[in-house]
Amino acid sequence: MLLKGTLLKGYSGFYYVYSEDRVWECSLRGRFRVKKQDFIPGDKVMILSDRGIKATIEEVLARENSLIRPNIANVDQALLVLAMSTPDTDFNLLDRLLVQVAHAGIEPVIVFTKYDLARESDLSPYEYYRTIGCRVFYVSNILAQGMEEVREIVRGRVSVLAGPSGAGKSSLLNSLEPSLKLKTGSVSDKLGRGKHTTRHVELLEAAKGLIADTPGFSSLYLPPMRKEQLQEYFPEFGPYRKECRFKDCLHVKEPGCALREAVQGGEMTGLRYEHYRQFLEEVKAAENKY
Ligand SMILES: Nc1nc2c(ncn2[C@@H]2O[C@H](COP(=O)(O)OP(=O)(O)OP(=O)(O)O)[C@@H](O)[C@H]2O)c(=O)[nH]1
Ligand SMILES: [Mg+2]
Ligand SMILES: [Zn+2]
Repeated sequence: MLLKGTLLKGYSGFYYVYSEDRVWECSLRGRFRVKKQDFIPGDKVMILSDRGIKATIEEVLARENSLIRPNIANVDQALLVLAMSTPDTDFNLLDRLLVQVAHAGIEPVIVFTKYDLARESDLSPYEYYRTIGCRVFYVSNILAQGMEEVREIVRGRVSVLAGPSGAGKSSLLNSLEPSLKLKTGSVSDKLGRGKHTTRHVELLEAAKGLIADTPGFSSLYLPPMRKEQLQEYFPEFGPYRKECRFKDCLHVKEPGCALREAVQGGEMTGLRYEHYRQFLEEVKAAENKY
């Protein structure tokens, strides 16, 4: 019997594939082993089973999309999970994640965790992301607040959680699906950093969908792209870009740059623009390597 399934995880030489509402423990055909073909969670595979729960992977289908960090394929959406406090919200990482996800053609959803610890009475840096077209949710995993909204968006879809260590990705999954009992780790007081508790990418059945728990990270390279392309991932630049004197304006030093004027005049947030400038330098440096 040949079945189509989704690879949940690879572990100790076995591959766990979700198909027909159950999990199959699969080994590889010799030709895959020889080629050392790379499988990543989310890969669509054809499996051959006789009876029981064991099967072999016969074929891997082409990927519709993929991310390198976290390493996953064929997701419907990426939940970018960042704490509002402990650790402090890393907006630079959030903007990087938004570029990476958009570049991969994957829809972002922002989930701010630890709402119960949020000190800020001013939510505007968080709410800002709504104004640029993102969906934004606030949750407390400890108080189980905001779960209904998250349930709604993950139902029937394949989602990946991405964000720093200690942000509460595994905790979020536990809140959605308590039977998972995933390991969570404390955040060190001194450094405000997580402890890298989750070590592998794994798709899990949760809240009537498939959701990948992933290891947290604090640094992220931008995907390779042309320097002109970066601004496409900052949707709020759109209206100003049209007004720049030069068509190929990169909004750094060019005279008559409407975008820079808007930032200087306080019309547009400076933080995202700063991140754009920083990312642009990184994109240029990477471009020059080839
Ligand atoms: N107060 C509060 N604490 C939370 C919340 N969510 C998670 N935590 C705590 O934050 C710490 C880190 O949570 P984890 O779920 O392990 O974080 P993670 O994102 O999975 O981290 P890695 O696996 O290291 O990438 C734990 O001590 C959790 O109890 C929340 O909404 N509110
Ligand atoms: Mg974790
Ligand atoms: Zn410009």
